[in-house]
Amino acid sequence: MREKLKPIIEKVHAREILDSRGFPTVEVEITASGHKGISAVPSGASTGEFEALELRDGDTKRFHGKGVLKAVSNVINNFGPALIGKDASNQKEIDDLLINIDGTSNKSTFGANASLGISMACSVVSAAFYNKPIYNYLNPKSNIMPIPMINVLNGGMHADNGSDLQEIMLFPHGAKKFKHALQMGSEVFHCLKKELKDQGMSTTIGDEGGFAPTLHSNDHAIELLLNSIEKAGFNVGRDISLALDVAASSFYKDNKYHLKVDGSILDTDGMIRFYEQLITKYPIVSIEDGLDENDWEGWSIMNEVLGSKIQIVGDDLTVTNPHKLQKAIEQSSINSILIKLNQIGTVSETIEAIQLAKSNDMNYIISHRSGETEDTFISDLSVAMGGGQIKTGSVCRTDRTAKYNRLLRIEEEIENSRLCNSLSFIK
Ligand code: 2PG
Ligand code: MG
Repeated sequence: MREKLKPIIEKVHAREILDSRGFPTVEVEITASGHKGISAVPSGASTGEFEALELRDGDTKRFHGKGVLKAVSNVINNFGPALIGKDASNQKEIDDLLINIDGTSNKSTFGANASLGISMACSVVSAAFYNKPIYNYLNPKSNIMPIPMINVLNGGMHADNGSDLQEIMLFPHGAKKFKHALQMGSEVFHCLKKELKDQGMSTTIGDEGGFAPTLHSNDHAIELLLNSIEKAGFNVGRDISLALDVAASSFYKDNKYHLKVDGSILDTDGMIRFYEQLITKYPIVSIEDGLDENDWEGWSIMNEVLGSKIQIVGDDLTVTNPHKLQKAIEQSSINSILIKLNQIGTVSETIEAIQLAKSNDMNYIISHRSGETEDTFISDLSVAMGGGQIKTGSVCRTDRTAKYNRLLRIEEEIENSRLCNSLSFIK
C-alpha cells in the first residue's frame, strides 16, 4: 500500500528519433505508478575527447552508421529489467545502478546516450507523479532565472563558413527579467540579419541557429555583432556584453592553434595574448574552451592572466566530469564550468559536478548540445540549479526556442522569480 506513494517503475521503453541535424538519437519513455516521463538525448559535434561514450551502431546500411538501435536495445534489455519495481524518484540509486550495470568509467558498455535517457526520464516521471514542474521537483526553492547566452554567430564545426570562434554569443545581463533578455536577443538577431543582408553577406544559419557568413577576420565577426547591438538600441557593455565559445580543440594541431579566418598560427602564449587584446578591445565577459583540452599548463596561465576579469569556462577540458573538474580546481585552470548532461551520462553525476563547482565558488552554465531535440529538460535544470546562466543557442530553430519558451513559462509560473544579477564579473 505504501509503495503507491512513490513513483514505482513499471515499464522502460526507448525508441530512435531524429535530432535537429537529422541524425538519430535516443528517446526513453518510463512509466511509473501510472505516470509517464519522456526524455530525448542530445548530441555534440565538437565533442570533448574525454566525454562519456555516445553509442552509435556503426552499421553503414542505416543512417550512415549513425543509428542508435544498440543504445535503444540497451535501455530496454540491459537496463530495463533491473529498473522495474524501483523508485524513480531515488535518482542516486537509479543512477548508481546504471553506472554499475555499465561497469566502465565512460559508460562505454551500453552508452551514455542509453543511461542519460533513463536518468532524465526518471526525473521527469517523478515530477509528473508528484504533480510538480520539473524545476520545482528538483529544487522546491528555485526562483533564479538564468541569463541566456544567445549564440547569434556560428562558426567552427557548427557551420561551413563563419569565424574560427565556434560561438559568438550575446550576454544580455542588463535585462531585469528573462523575457526581456530574450527579447533583446531577438531584436539584435534581426538587426544583425538586416546588417548582413545590406552588406550582401549570407544569412544562412548554422547548427545552433546563428548566422554563419563568410568573414574577413574574427574581429570582423565581433564588430558586425557590436554594430547590430547598437542598431537595436542597446548599450554595448551595459545592456549586452559578449561571450565566446572558441572550441579551440577543434583547430589545435601539432601544438599550435590554427586560426584560419585570421590566417594565423599561434602557440599557447600567442592565444592568451590574442584573448587579452580581444577583451581589451571588446566587452567580452566569458571565454569558453579558449585552449585545447589537453593544454593543461596553458589553461592555468590563461586563468591567472584573464581569470580576474572574465569567466574562463571549461567545456571540453572538464566534460562535466567531477574528476576532471577536481583536477581543474587543483590546477586553477578555470573559474567557470559548462555543464552538459550527456558528457557524463547521468543526472546525479551532473549535479555532483555542479555542487563541486559551487563549493569552489565557480560559475556554472547549463548547456545544450549542437544536436538537440524538442526536449526542454535543461531549461528546468538551469532554474533548479540556480547558477544563473544557460547556453542554448540562437533565437531561431525550434530545437533552441523550445528551451527559451519553456523558460518564459517557468518565469511566469514562479511568483518571486528574478533574473540572475549576482554574477561577479558583471560590473
Ligand atoms: C559546445 C557545444 C554546444 P557541441 O561546444 O559548447 O554549444 O557544442 O554540442 O557541438 O559540443
Ligand atoms: Mg563548448
